[in-house]
Amino acid sequence: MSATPTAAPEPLDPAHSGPGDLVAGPVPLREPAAAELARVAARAAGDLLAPPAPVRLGDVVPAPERVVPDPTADFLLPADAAIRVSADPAALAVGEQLAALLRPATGYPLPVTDAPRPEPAGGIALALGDDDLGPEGYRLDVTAAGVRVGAATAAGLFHGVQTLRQLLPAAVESATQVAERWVLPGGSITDRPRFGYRGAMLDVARHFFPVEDVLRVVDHLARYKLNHLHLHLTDDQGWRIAVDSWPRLATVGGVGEVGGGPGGYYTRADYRRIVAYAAERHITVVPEIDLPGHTNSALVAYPELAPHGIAPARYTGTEVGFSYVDPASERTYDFVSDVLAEVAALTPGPWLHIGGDEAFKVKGEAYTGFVERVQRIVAGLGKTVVGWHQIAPAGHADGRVLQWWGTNGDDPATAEAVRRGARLVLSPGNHAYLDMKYAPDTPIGHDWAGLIDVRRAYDWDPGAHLAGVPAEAVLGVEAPLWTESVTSRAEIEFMLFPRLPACAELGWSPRTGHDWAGFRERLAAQGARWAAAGIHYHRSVEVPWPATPLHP
Ligand code: TNX
Repeated sequence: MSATPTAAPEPLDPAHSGPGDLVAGPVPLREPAAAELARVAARAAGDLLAPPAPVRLGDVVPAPERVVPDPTADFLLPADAAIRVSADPAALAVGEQLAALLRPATGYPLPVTDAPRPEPAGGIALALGDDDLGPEGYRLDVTAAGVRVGAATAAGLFHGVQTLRQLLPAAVESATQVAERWVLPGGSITDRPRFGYRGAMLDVARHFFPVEDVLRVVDHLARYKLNHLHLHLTDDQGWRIAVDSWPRLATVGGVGEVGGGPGGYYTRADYRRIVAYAAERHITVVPEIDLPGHTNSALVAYPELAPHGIAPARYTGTEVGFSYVDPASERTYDFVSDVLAEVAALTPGPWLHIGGDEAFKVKGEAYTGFVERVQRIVAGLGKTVVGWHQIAPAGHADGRVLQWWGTNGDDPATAEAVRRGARLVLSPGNHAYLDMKYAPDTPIGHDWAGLIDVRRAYDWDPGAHLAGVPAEAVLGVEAPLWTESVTSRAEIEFMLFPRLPACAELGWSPRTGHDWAGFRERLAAQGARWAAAGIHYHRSVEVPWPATPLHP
């Protein structure tokens, strides 16, 4: 918990807004982080004991498109309620997911059954066939007769279930049974996303995280209706994905991480498990193989890829921009083709992210020529290429997506690439970067893009952020978590909460509903849910968290 008021973000020095100026700081001391996280956990445990406030229909993050409360139509979920679902395997899977969410805290059996036209009948209905709300939209009605969620797709039903979950008392997040009146506020919600791409990135290269931690991050994304998980799988400090044709990448390149820890890598089975778990939650995995820079771990494993064929030392620091694979060597393209082919084959989603950032030693035409050739390799694999916005000067490739991470909202090269047909995912470093500190006293994180408190994470408009880029070119938003200073699941959560929900709301909710005053109130109500679910979070002073008892 931060006891000091959050400082206003430092003004950005334009001289430090370019990629060439990035200097990742030294890894902060571990002790204060552990102490702060322990305080947060103790405080959060107190939230569980605070008297629960009744949930209002509009208390949902991200804010729904339309909310019409009906205070006369609250619904008390009875112990014998059933979940009735359209007779469709994907819809039934959502019904089972809802039951699994509700059973631990309620202790109710909540049988899941199917029907051609499911009706609530005193319980919950999940109905396919409401076709007017698009591929991810849903309608949710709470009446005295029960709850009905309708959607055109299983993804829409799944998002509706996340809303339903937030309409129940916070204790529904408890892993053990709680004596509670499971009341939902009456009325209707109609909802659909503003952008089709809503994501978060986890850097598993700077620090390696076990599969279970990644699955938990997937759960966090799902809760806030995010639909893409970008995995930064390779960097100077470690290569985290097994590649059969170049086995030493993982077995040798996967050893180590920032600060000298053991590191690790995902086997093909591990990666498939992450992809499948995400897919069950309607989340697409976007794998990133960062090229041509950020490749020290690959060069350690295969010195033949290194300029002059000399293996560099392992790297456990936090500087960037020193390593590269040789764009003039044909062996480099064998490596890139083999790796991307294997990763593409393991990945059902349409995207392959090729990095492209901070390749300071590969300049001009050597760089653009490399990127263009890699773009062709990706197209040949039937995937759509994504790259950090540094790839903008390279020639256009069909459908290509640039991920903007700059800090000043004006980049002629990116605007020009958009004119040539590129689309954008927005991750502005000074708003969306989850590795930035909240405040000067935040125990972990960077500040090269400024401090990012919750308001700064929330107060920007993805549709009008970059000069010369029309809203139609914007696919959506993504909040990246780089992990130079982030070493554990608790620290991941501390950096994600409450800023990930802020970014999620920018991606999902209509621009017209954007309202910091309302958002901070709705966010405050989420705190008790995170506490009940055992999620660490930063108790930002900007958010009016409910009071907690001093002596629980
Ligand atoms: C810049 S943003 C990087 C990463 C660092 C990050 C630290 C980008 C594409 N590259 O290599 O981890 O800053 O904030």
